[in-house]
Amino acid sequence: MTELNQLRTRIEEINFAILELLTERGEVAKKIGQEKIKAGTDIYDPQREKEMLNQLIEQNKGPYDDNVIKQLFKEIFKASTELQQAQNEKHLLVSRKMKPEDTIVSFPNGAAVGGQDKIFVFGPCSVESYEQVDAVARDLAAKGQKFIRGGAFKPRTSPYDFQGLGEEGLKILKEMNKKYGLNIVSEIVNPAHFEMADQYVDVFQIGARNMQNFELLKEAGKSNKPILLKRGLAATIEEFIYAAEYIHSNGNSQIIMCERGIRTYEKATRNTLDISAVPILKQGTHLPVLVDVTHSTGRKDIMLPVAKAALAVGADGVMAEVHPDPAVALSDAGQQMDLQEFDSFFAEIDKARQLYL
Ligand SMILES: [Mn+2]
Repeated sequence: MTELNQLRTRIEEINFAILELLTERGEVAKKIGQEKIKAGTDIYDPQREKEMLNQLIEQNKGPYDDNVIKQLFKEIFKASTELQQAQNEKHLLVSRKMKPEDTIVSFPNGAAVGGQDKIFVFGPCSVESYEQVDAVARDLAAKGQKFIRGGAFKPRTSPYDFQGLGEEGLKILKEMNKKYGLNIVSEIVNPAHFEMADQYVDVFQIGARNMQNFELLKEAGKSNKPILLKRGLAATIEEFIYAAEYIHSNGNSQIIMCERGIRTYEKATRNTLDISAVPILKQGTHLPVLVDVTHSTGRKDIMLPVAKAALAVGADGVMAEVHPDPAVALSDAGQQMDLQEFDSFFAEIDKARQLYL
């Protein structure tokens, strides 16, 4: 054997030895990660990383200079942190790593969210009167719909804006359930209200402004009704997932996520619809995902193409607001569809829905 060949063989042996050590290091790092999860401490500890790097550089005898050693070990540290983070994610009850199959939220009236079908949740922003809700409910039932939304408790930006009819509003919604068999989707803003609202509501909505109201999330977790969780207006996807985890870890796995736009510098739409959140949530969690096209766009003229986009990227359904007379609506007057606009919107989105079945 020539000397070159001998040296090459030696290099290969060293590669395998390094690989073996890296494998062992990874296994130890995973065990440390598990201990950190148990203790509830942060995965990434920059102080400890710095100390380890300094010790290594002190021991460095060359031929690589200190910066090269630093870079190489930083990569090794990063790989270990990623291993630990992956484990941490696996730890989340809402994660797909924990449960690979889709969660399907089913209802006694035959509706199912998160399965093969795409579903729609339409209805007025606020419950204002029996006649107002009935006009929309009748229309929805005629279109074969299984849900109606309507707010009885309205968290509004200004304290002087209409705050909702409260329990009276929920009673009106319940009438629509009795009359048309529609599932009632309505927002709860107070942890103490779940018990009272339980007799009227089929899906409790947690609104964008309450996504990190942890006491509300915990109470939602104790409910045996499905929860529709809206993304906060300035929440990251990670924070959104942790909000869902609050509900799940308190005992309720019937969670429907809803992307409703986030606050950015863009003014052309009311919020900026984060369309990429849909496939990210579908990949990372096993929960159904809806897209609210009313609050994300705030514009009736682009609601249809945006709703089609939502279905195309894998959303399990679309939410939008419909009011028999939007001009006099007590909230979101400018962006609710009237029944005529809704007719043509529905015809088109229902056609699109069938493409994805
Ligand atoms: Mn609204």
